[in-house]
Amino acid sequence: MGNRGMEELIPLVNKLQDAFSSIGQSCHLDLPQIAVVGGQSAGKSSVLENFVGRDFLPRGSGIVTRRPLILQLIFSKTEYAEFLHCKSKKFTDFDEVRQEIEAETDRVTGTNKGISPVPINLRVYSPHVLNLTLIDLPGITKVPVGDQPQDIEYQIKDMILQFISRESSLILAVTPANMDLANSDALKMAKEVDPQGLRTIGVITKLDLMDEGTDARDVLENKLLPLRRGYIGVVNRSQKDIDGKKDIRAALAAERKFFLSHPAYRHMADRMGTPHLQKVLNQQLTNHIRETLPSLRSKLQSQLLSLEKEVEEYKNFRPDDPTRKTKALLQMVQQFGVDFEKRIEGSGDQVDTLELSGGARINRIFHERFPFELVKMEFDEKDLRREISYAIKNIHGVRNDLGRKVGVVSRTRLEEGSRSGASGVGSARRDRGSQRGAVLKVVKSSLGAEKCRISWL
Ligand SMILES: Nc1nc2c(ncn2[C@@H]2O[C@H](COP(=O)(O)OP(=O)(O)OP(=O)(O)O)[C@@H](O)[C@H]2O)c(=O)[nH]1
Ligand SMILES: [Mg+2]
Repeated sequence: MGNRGMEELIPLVNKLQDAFSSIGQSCHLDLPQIAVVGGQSAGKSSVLENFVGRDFLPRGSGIVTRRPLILQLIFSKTEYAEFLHCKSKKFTDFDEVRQEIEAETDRVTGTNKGISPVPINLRVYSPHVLNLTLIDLPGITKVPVGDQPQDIEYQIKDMILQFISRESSLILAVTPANMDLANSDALKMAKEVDPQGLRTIGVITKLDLMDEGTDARDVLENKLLPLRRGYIGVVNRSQKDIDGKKDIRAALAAERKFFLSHPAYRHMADRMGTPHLQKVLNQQLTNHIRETLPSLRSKLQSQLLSLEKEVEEYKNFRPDDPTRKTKALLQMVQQFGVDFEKRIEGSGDQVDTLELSGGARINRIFHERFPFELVKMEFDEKDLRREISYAIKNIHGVRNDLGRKVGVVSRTRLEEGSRSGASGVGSARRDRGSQRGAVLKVVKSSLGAEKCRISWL
């Protein structure tokens, strides 16, 4: 990278992230980061682990990652890790880091495959990493297992959406090569929030597992489903490699050999593999921060200005000043209105990452739960039709039928009038009189003649 100022951008954002975590949500700004999404067992955690060069993430078959993991990689001379939930402890044994992630996951989700959107914050200092902030997310799954709720698919999607819908996030969409790209859950979700593919980076894993005679050359050359930031292929360790405790360094060497020796990838071997992916992500995140920096800066400055103004006002503060009280009350009412509207409309300034709330919740109820409940209901079609017809009639009251009849009679009378060539004031008056009579007749027959007293006619 060469440029020291640029190198310090990611640590600077990390500092802001920590400052915001310590003061809570009230000053929340969306900070640039990379969210890793993909189907279950696509190899998301494996990719991240390779960046660090250590075995420290829970991996395997079935659902493994069950809470978001915000992983800050920080270049440093010494190698250790620390969690935000136990900041005083420095982990130098990475097996312990994995155990802590597992224990911390279970603490919130229980042990039977439950999930939770509450993130775990982990920081890894190492001489082998480039500065990066990544979020490892649970894989998209469809069928609930263990303690998972029936709507597990929607819950995981909601959780992922909370991270990837922010404009400030880059999306690392991980798809295994032994699956059709058109069916990629990762790309489907990324497309929902980034239809033009501007902030999506494609990663293709498991290239070693493709059927003999097939390859992913078209995808990797960005021809099949083009993304502005393109695709990078990687080969992670297989489950057998993990069980056999294959060293990551050996795995990275094997990956390099794979690309150099494969006839379909040889010509682009320098643009493939984990080290290249790490470099590209570091550059893209840095550039992304640089692009978002002006707006981030102006938001921070305006927050600072308004806070300074507020502090200034409090210098002459007298709690018993009646004008102050009225002003405060009005401000509160106004603020309530603004907050309420934001909750319903949705806004990026206070995104709840723990659960769906406000408008999003209403949206979900109407678009997911409501149709789901409707489908579950059983109706007798005849009864339903009768109820609907009564409801329509009761809503209309006298209006519709009456209006229609009046309209028809008036029209007929007018047509008759013009046909008979009636003209002049006398005939017009006669005509109006007979129209009134006709209308009165219709109204009486509609409402019951003896009960009807229609003085306006
Ligand atoms: N052969 C091979 N196996 C891989 C590759 N990438 C991942 N795997 C295996 O796929 C399984 C799932 O990998 P994970 O990294 O846990 O996948 P994940 O996407 O994090 O899974 P969840 O967190 O459960 O969604 C593990 O057994 C890995 O060893 C690859 O490139 N090649
Ligand atoms: Mg995982």
